[in-house]
Amino acid sequence: MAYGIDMSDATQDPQVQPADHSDAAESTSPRPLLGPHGVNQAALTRMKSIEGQVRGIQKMIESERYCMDIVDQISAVRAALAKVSENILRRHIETCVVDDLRTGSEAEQRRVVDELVEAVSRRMR
Ligand SMILES: [Cu+2]
Repeated sequence: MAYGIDMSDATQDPQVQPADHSDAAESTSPRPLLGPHGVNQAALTRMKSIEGQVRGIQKMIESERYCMDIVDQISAVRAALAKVSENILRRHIETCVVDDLRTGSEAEQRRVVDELVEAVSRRMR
């Protein structure tokens, strides 16, 4: 059931707006709590679906289903979570990162690149 969900991503999201950081340039925090984009509906929909999958796994455990079937369902949830991460990361790069590289200060540009490099290298360890 993990594979029937809508695969649309942020590139089709009409709510994605370019950022305007003109009044936030002097902020000392790395990023305002609210990003430059609207609610990520695709990610939200996926997380709700994953929530249903997790509840299904709980029921499988309660009803003592075959262990390997449970393990397979856990793998499906992991794959679904990875897909949500990818969606959020893509959207972040397309909006926050592009905006910071275009209009951010040198320090903001460095920060956003460092953050991405750190995220990628974490996955390579
Ligand atoms: Cu972002």
